[in-house]
Amino acid sequence: MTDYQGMQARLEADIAAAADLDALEALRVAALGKTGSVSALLKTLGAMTPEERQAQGPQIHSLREGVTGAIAARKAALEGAALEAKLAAERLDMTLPAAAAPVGSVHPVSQVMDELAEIFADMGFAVATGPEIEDDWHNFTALNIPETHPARAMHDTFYFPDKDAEGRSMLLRTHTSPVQIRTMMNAAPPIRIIAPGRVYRSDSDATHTPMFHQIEGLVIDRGIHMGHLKWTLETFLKAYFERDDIVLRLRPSYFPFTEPSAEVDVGYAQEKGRRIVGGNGDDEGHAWMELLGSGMVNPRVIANCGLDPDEWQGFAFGVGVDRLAMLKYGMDDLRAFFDGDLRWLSHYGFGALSVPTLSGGISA
Ligand code: 2NL
Repeated sequence: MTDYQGMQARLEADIAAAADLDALEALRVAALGKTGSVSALLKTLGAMTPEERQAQGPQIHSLREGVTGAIAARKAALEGAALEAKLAAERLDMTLPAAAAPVGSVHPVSQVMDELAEIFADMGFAVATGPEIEDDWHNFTALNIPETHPARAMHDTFYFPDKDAEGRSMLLRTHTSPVQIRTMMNAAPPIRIIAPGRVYRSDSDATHTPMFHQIEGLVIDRGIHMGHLKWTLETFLKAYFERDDIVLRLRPSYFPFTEPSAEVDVGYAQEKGRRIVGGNGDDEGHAWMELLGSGMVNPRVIANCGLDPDEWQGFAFGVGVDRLAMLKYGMDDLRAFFDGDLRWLSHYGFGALSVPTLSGGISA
């Protein structure tokens, strides 16, 4: 009969002497593995008579338990020693500066939208928003844009294949004017709103992207005239460009939704390859550039929205937000606005937490 106690003592001595976790694992496999010495003993139980099994079974099981316990104890000791060694060897310098965490920044378009909202809020304008998927009545028909107008062609506008429940064609709005149409239909005058947001046109080159940002303004009240329009635009542009010498030139123009209509130019100077807005465009070293479209809201549009044009008049204007951002912050390629390149964003350096306020300096 095997000397179980002697075998257990030898195995436990080997286990206690295992130098590292690898050596310990080799011992475990040699004893308790499928073909291990202890496993072999357990198998002999099957071939014993009941009397032999009664006598030797408890000894074999106690041998297996003793070896299993010894392995667990040695494993804990080796792991504890490894941790102690690691802690003794490694040093953490608590005086080192922390690793810089990446900080996001405000996109120039968002920054400019916030600046515009701030400036117009100061003049009593609320911000209005609406759907980017529109129907052709709100986007075109209500605005007195005829069925035959080129802007309504598939070539210029992104249409959806299906019509809406009322049988109207659906499209990606080409301007934010439908927001103003919806406001005039739902709110009683006086109305003073700006409508900022994304708009879509089938256009793509260095100066046109298929999606861009627009802000339109609308005032509806009694006795509104072009003097109000010009004062509002001049006050807005002086606040936005943060200078007092902004000079406007209103040129007669045509839009189906305004009558009369005026294109608004601003004077600028070319400095170090950049356009700097300010000064009279007719002065030495200056020129005019077109910045906005505007006009008195066409009485037909007011009537289309269920208001009496003999009682209510108003003015409206539209301007590209991306272009306003480029002029103020000096970017030269519109496409880079929508590339999502972090180097471009950090180059123009907008702060993560910058909130424009008139009192704090809107571009601070
Ligand atoms: C431009 C400038 C403009 C408007 C937009 C407008 C909106 C309503 C009624 C009348 Cl609801 N007008 N918006 C007015 C003038 C110009 O946009 O250059 N557009 C092509």
